[in-house]
Amino acid sequence: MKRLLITGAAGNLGKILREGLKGYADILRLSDISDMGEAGPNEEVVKCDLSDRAAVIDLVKDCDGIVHLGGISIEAAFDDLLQANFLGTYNVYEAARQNGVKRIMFASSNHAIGFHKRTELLDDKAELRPDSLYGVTKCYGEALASYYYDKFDVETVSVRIGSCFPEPKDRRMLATWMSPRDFISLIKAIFDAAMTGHTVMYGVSPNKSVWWNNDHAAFIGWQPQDSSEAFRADIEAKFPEEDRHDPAVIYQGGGFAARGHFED
Ligand code: NAI
Ligand code: 15L
Repeated sequence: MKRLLITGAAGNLGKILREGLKGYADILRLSDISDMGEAGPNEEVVKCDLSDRAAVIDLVKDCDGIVHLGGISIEAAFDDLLQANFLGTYNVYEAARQNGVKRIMFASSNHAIGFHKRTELLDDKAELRPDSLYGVTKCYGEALASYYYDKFDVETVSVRIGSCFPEPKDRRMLATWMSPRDFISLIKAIFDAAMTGHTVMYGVSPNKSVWWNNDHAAFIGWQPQDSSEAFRADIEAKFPEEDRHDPAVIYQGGGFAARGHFED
């Protein structure tokens, strides 16, 4: 891999990859609307608003792959999501098509399927059931990825990321947690795979309690190693037992599913 572009490089996951992918590509091109500091060795830093199509087309020039993390990562006003997530993701795909980029990792989210109950085990065939306007933007991104593969051969792995943080933060994350180390190995597996077409998979570590199954994506060759079990005792001591009648506990999306419509 010569040049790998990371959008959203100033964010939580962008920072993890900036460190974790050192030496993986000849050059990491890092982009965000926010400050990313100075470029280090083998890095290029390009400030760019994803809603500016001409700027994104320039940004993607000479890149072999894209990790598309940039955008709003929580529930927000529709008009803000429209710019950053809907328009921003379209611009990334259109720039990839125009510049001949072969493969994209799209940071989808568990909130694309957050209105499924926790009693269900989901795979890539699960019905889309977004739990928020934010989740709707991720369903749209997955649809765009499917379209750009079928019509233009731009491959994507749409990863419905669970909760990628250094540690699980609550009881729900005992099921949804993905360790930063597993996230880094997932990105490498995606770009090392012989082919991906458009594949939907779940970004989750092999935790003891799981709601998602990646058997259909075994050909990607990802071998996650971590488990939230190491944190269970601490989390259970810290957070009271959950009320099984609470919508935030019934649905996979947790609070995103339980909260009302986002009012501007
Ligand atoms: P984050 O909010 O820390 O980072 C997102 C970055 O995108 C920010 O640095 C922000 O400045 C940038 N951005 C926002 N609007 C932009 C625009 N118009 N142009 C250019 N850059 C813009 O989010 P995080 O946690 O790093 O997540 C990265 C991606 O992964 C997001 O797309 C998020 O939806 C997705 N994801 C993350 C999960 C997690 O557990 N961290 C779970 C599920 C999905
Ligand atoms: C997401 O999609 C968010 O980006 C992240 O901040 C977490 O809230 C995560 O989902 C989650 O569901 O834990």
